[in-house]
Amino acid sequence: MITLYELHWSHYCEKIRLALHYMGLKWCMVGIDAFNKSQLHEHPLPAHLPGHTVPAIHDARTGRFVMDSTPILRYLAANYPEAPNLFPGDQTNREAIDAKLVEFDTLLGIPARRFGYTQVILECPDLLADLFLSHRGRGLFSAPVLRSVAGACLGILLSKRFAFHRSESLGLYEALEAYLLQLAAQLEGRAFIVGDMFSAADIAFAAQIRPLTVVPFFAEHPRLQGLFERHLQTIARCGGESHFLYQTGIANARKHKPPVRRRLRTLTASLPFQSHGDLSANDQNHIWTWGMLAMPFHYFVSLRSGKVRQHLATANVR
Ligand SMILES: N[C@@H](CCC(=O)N[C@@H](CS)C(=O)NCC(=O)O)C(=O)O
Repeated sequence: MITLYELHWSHYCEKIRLALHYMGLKWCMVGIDAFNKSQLHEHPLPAHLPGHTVPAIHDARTGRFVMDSTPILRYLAANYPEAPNLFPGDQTNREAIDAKLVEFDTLLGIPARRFGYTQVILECPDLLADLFLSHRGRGLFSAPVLRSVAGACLGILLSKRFAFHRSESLGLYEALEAYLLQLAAQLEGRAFIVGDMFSAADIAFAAQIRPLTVVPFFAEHPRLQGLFERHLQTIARCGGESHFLYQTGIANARKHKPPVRRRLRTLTASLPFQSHGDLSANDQNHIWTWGMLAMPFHYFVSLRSGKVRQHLATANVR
């Protein structure tokens, strides 16, 4: 039996759930405590990671513990050769799939997470209390005022961890848009991301684009609709969940208030994340540094600059 350690809403974890389902393996999941990650401490930290992250798996059959989503997919394919193949085809095809996994982890997974969380913060930050604290405090954090205070505190911590407030100055939205437009053009008329067979690359893409479904700048982009359809098809094919808690939370919030959109800008930027050989980049910053003192300002002011509440997109706002 394989145990998957996870945070359920994480798109890196969803990637592994979809792969396990696709492969038809026996597995169970253990939700970790995002603050102390106590469930992971008994396992060694891989040399290439600065701290424990999820997804991580423990395989009782082999006794192996693997952390980091792409190494997990490689492990599953190598150790369960009789299951549907995540890396099908010849050597060239397999290498191309592997390269796409590292590319998606780095160039799609990182900014998509930043934009997804940012959207939650801008539209319904209380949801963060539901995501991170539902198992703590005997339901105390679902009480109205505490939920809002906890949501704002978590939003500040997460902003420090992932530098959400830097997205606009780095031109990250435009950089990811350029990357996705190029990907959409490459995939035009093609059923699969690599070669002519379904693979781990399709699974990774479907999971890692999910946070962007709540970000109007991407979700309503006229030239990116094919990518979102691809996401839905793959999720359905691998028995994934159609909606996550943050998606329904945002959809409900939009019944009462218009979505938060961005003022469009014309600028050229490239994604500043780089993989390390066959390992993807990670973007976690230390939380408790002096920079934390500026975070309330960034959370309440910088993060909101260039954003507008508006029901429909216009020529200048999406
Ligand atoms: N490159 C890693 C990224 C994993 C990652 O960043 N996981 C997040 C959840 S989405 C995490 O565990 N964060 C813990 C933390 O920030 O301390 C992978 O592909 O698995």
